[in-house]
Amino acid sequence: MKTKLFLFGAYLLLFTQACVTSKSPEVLKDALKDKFLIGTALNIGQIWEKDSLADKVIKRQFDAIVAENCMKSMYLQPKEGEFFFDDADRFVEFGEQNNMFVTGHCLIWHSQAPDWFFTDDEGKEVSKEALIERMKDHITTVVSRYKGRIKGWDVVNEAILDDGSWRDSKFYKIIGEDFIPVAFEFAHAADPGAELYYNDYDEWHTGKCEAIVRLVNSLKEKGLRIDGVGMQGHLGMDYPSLDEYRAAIDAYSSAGVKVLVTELDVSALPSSRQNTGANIADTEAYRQEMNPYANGLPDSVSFAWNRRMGDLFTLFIDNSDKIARVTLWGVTDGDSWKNDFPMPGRTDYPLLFDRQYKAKPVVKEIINKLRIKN
Ligand code: 9MR
Repeated sequence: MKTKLFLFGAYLLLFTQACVTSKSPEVLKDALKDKFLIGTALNIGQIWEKDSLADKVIKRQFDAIVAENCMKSMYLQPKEGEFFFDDADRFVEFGEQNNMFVTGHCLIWHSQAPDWFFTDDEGKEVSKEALIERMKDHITTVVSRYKGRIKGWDVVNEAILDDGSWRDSKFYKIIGEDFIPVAFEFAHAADPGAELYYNDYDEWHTGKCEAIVRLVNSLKEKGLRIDGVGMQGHLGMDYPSLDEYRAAIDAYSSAGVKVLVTELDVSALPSSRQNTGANIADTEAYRQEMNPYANGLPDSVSFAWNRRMGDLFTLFIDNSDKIARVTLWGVTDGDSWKNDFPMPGRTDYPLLFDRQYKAKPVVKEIINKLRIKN
C-alpha cells in the first residue's frame, strides 16, 4: 500500500511539473525570454513603490529597468562634490530584489547636467583639462558606487545631430570630440565588468546612423570598450518606416555591437510643425490640433496604434539575434513624457499599458505570436 501511495505521489509530482513547464507564457518577460530582455523606465514614484498597481505591472511583465531621471548628473551631483544617491540606491535595490537587469542612464549628457559642471567660481567657462577632471570625478564616483550591480551604462547620450555632425554641446565646445572616448575610458576603469553603450534618438536617420557607426569604429580602434548602441526608439505612427528601422538595426549590428532599443514609445498624436505662427489665435488652434484625443483614443486610431506597435515588435523578434534588450520609456500612458512634448497638456497613448494599467491588445498579440513560434 505504502509503495502504491509513493508511486502515485511521484506520478502526481511529475505530472504537475510537466504542466508547469509546458504552461504557455502569460506575460511579456516569459514570452520574450529567449529573444531579448524587456524593460521599462521607472519614475521616482515607481522606484519607491508608491503606486501598487504600477508596481504589479512592473514586477509581473518586465525583467529590465532603467531610471527615467534620477541618475542624470543634475540629480546625482547638484553641487560640485555633493552627491545625492537616495533615489538611485533605491532604484538599484529594486532591480536586484526583482532579479532585473539594471541599466544606468546616463553618465554624460548635455541636457540635465548642472550648470556648475561647465563654469568656475567666477562663472567663467572651465578649461578643457578642468572639464575632463570633472567628468572623471563624476563618472568614477557614480560607476564605482554600483560596481557589479549596474550591468550596463548609457555612457554618452545624444552627442550627434541628425545630419551626422557633432552636437555643439558644452562638452563638445570645451573638449572637442574627445569627450566621448574619455567618458568611455573613465567608465570602464571604474567598473571593468560593466557593459558600455552609446545612446541616441532619430537613430534611423541615415546621416546620424553612419556617424554613430563611425563613432563605434573609432572607439574600438582606440582599444576602448563599447558593447552596444542604444536606439532610443521615440517613434511615431508613420515614421520611421520598418525598412528604415531594420536598416539601422543591421548597420549597428554589423559594426559588431549589441543593439538595444532603449526608450521605446510610439506617439499616437500628430507630429509638431516647426513654425507655429505668430498670432495667439493660431497658436490656440495649433494647440488643439496637436491634442486631438484628449477625451480618449478613437477605435480606428487605437487599432492602427496597436498594429504599428505589433509591427515593430515583429521586427524586433525577427532580429532578436542582434537585439539584446527592448525597453519602454515608461509603464503606462499616463507616465509618458510625451504628454508634455513638445508642449504641456497633451494626452498621448504611446506605451504598452493604458492609464488604467491595463495591457493593450498588442501585448496579448506579442505573447500569442511567441506562443505559436515556441
Ligand atoms: O522622460 C524624461 C523626462 O521626464 C525629462 O523631463 C526629460 C528631460 O530632458 O528627459 C526625458 O527622458 C529623455 C531621456 O533621458 C533621453 N532621451 C530622450 C528622453 C525623452 O526626452
